Amino acid sequence: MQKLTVLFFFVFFFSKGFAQDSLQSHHIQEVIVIGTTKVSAKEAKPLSSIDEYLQKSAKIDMIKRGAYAWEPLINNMPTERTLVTIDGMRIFGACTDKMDPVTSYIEVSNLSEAVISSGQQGSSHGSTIGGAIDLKRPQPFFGPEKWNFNISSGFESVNQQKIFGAGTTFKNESFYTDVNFMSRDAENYMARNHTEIPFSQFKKINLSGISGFKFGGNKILEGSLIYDKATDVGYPALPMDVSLAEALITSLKFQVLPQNSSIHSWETKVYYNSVTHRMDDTKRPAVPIHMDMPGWSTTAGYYSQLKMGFADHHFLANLSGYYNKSTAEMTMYPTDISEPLMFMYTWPKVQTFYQGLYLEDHFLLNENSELKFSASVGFHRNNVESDFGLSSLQIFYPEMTSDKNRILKNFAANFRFAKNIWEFGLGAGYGDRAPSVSEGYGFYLFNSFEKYDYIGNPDLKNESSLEANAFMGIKKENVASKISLSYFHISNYIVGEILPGLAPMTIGASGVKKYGALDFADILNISWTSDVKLFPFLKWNTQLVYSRGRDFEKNNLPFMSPFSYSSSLRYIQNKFSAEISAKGNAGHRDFAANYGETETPAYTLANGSIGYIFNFSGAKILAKAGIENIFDKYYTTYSDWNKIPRPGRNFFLNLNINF
Ligand SMILES: [Cu+2]
Repeated sequence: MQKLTVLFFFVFFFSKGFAQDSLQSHHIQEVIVIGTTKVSAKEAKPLSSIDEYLQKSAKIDMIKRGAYAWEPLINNMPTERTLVTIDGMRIFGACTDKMDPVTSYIEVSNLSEAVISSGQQGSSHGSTIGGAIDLKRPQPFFGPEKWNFNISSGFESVNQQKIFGAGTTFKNESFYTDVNFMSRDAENYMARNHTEIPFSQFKKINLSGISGFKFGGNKILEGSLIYDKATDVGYPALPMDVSLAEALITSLKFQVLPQNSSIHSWETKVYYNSVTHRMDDTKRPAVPIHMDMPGWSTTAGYYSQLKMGFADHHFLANLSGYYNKSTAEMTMYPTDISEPLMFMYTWPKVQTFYQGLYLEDHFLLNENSELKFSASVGFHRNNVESDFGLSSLQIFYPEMTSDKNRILKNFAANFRFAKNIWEFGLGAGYGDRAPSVSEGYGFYLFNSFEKYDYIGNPDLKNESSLEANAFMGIKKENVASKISLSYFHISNYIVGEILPGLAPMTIGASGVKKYGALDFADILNISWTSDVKLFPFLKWNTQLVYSRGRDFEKNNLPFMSPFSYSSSLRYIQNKFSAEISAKGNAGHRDFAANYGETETPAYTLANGSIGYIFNFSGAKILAKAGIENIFDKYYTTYSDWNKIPRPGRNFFLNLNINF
């Protein structure tokens, strides 16, 4: 059936024929605008979390372990198979239980937009299987001298969340700066009928600054800093909470923008970031054994990116490298204090060194068609620094040495054709990835969804993906509609395999799994989006998504979205805006029983919001008020860890003042 669908697309596209029309160089990536400096009346809830912004994309879904720090899935693939960067910088979470995805260490005030790429089209900053999200900081802005101030404040009733933000920007012809602060403070949220979900609270503060300086007419030096600190974060779906999740993210960028040259831009960045993560079980009732589980992740790296143009060719070369050290510890405190403490490294000071080169050529074939080729090669090296951690892993792998080298490759080709109102594209790609630190070197990591302790496997082969994608769309004055398809054939698909006869470390766990690989797995994603301007003041958006993932034995893969839909009507006239929307999932029947999944019922939610812009004495105030889950439905989705119920009816108010 999947092969038939692909065939259908090919036939459909090539029957359309080629002809002449003017063509602009287009990017296939999807861009989501985020930020607090220029808040748009189009946003139903401008002070949403980054996670809420990202999940609007048809390519992105979120694994939720509570109200905070959701894990983004791209094309239904989790962290290990995707690439999330902050302005091209690599950064890695410090939690062995995925409580701190990269996206949890930033705030909407830090960003201007998120660029989402599917599959190998996201490989310019590193290797990926499912795709990439690049979270863009504010772009350089020079101009006539101007100060701007913004204050934002929000409240959400479902968890008593209080949001506060303040920021300032300054620019002149040779200097700019953007400094801002944001905080969120939330209590436990309520599911339907005011049912409190314990351990779902969180607190977070975020500070960021970016400053750029122009000299010599075409050179920019820019420094950027983000400090983010979350405390008292509850994870209702997990057996533990977090007392501290802290990140310092810094970079220095040098950019040259030559004029009248075939070199359009040369950008070099050096960066450093450090993450600290402390789990906390002291507030949980009846903990069988108290554990301390801190984690640290430090990354230093660079990239140097050159953009050139010759005739109809646009070349891009990106040389990049990073060094990361990931450490996680576990100390168990037996209830009988005469027994000794037990200590182990769950990540044994794993060092990763990566050095890669990416090349791309994007060129026009004729007025209607363009081609993009990209290729990369990278050297990847892991080293276990801790001798104690290494000898622990050698219990399972006696032949194991402290280091392991890999070569990572990527190749992709994309064709795009546009004529009159029609547009279509076809692409193919190949890419591979190294196992993550947990997959390669994790030691007794408890998966609370499957109830197994996991052991890493340093002998894993690279996981590789062969990919095909296609899209077709129409764009008219009042209608834009697009259907996209991507298909991944993933070899050496990394999963956990039961190790029989081994006792788990975690009390209550069913057993021990070791990371291994399936021969292959296939993942198909189809999405349809449409934007219709019914009247100049009324827009209707619809999005339908279908995914399917199966392994080589036709068993279902975990975290594959059932059919999902969303539709919204947005009214904007003068200073007034209003929106109503509905979204939902069909029942999750193709669940992966092998990985602990069970059926999840269908749900539909209704949301509504209204907004108004007030102007007085030079200040612009955008006020938005709305209701989410209007009918207070009880629901949980296929991507809610351990089926924790989602929030019930939520009233929110967002205020943004700009002057
Ligand atoms: Cu954690």
